[in-house]
Amino acid sequence: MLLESSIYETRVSYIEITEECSPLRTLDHDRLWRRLMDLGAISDAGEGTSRTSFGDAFQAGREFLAEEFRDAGLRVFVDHAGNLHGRLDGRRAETLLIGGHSDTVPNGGRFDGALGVLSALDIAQTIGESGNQPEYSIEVIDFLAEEPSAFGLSCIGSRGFAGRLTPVDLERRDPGGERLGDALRRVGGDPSQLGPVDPERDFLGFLELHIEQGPVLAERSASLGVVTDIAGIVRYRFRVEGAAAHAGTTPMAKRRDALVAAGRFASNIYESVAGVQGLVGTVGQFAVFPNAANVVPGRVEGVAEFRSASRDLPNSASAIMTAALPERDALGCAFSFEEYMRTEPVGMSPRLQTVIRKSIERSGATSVALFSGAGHDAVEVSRRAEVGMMFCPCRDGISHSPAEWVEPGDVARALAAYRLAVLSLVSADDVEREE
Ligand code: HGY
Ligand code: MN
Ligand code: MN
Repeated sequence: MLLESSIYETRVSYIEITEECSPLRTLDHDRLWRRLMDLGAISDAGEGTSRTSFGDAFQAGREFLAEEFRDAGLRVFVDHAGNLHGRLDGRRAETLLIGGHSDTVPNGGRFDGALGVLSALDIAQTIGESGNQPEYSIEVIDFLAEEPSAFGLSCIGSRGFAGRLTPVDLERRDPGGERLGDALRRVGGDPSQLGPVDPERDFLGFLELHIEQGPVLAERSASLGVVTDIAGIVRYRFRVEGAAAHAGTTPMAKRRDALVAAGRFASNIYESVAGVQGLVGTVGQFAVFPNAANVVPGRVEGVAEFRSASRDLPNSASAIMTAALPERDALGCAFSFEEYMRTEPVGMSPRLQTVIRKSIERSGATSVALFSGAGHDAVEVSRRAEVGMMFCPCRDGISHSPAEWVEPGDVARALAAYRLAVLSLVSADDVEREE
């Protein structure tokens, strides 16, 4: 395989895939790179890429994707859970789902999620243009709202795909007062249908190519990752009630400073988690009220989340939250917290792990099996179909940041391997699929 990796400023050249692994002689890698840059430029104002779900930039990104899906010869539709699909019919109806998510965290990067959707699009287009109709059908999917949304829920589209959205979920409101049900309708979903998407459909599986968002591939000098399992997540909303007071006239000893109390709480959580192998904890949301320079903070509201591969996570997280509460009398503040979201840790399909690993080998790249501390739509989709994920390295493992970056050569290498995995799953009677 000829792979001329190039520096960032220039485009990655074509990759010559040797005959025996595919009827498709070359991959037009420029097309994927161009789409990644074009989609990455569709963003709200500010640093990095911001396409938070349901917002204007997200909708503009969806329009871009629908257009690219159509240009790629795919049949475009939105399912009742608000997921965008691009379908390539095979000789048989059984379908392989491949894709990712086009929403981002605020001020995030160009690759988290988008790499999954656009690499899948490129592969479906390449297969469609080859003139060799695949034995099985392919659907490229952009799952709605994979990131934590303004409704306090993540993986909304894949939850809906699995039939796990509830009437209570649809009544959730964002800070502007919009109901999730109305937002879902606004992006093309149908909140009157809450069951799984196409319950009678038979899926060959779901594959996603995603950036690793961590340091393991670089540390292990492996070019691509085969994901073995995805961490469970537990999230809590917490509230610290003190007393707003004049910053100039209130004696220090009489203050009930909610920010000082909340800061100690966050620091206690950090210290408690730091020593526990296989557990991570983050206070990532923190709002101070009234948030004025000359007012002692009266209230702090925030979110704490914990992640682990252990099924005991909910218990250990709850114990850490309780233990992290500072002594009440030292600060005179009242604390409250409630769990509002939880996902179980999920194992990836052993069969799809084998397909991914063998495809990486056939593409001439090296691979390592690794755990995902990041959550993904595969957690929800695993309730409907076997799931598998391939990781490609991102610079310094940085993600959820404007500094998120992937070298074009790494994208090219991942695309070549990913395409072989897809081909092996949608081609007739491929031994690997039978495993
Ligand atoms: O939060 C996560 O792990 C993912 O990026 N949504
Ligand atoms: Mn993310
Ligand atoms: Mn993601």
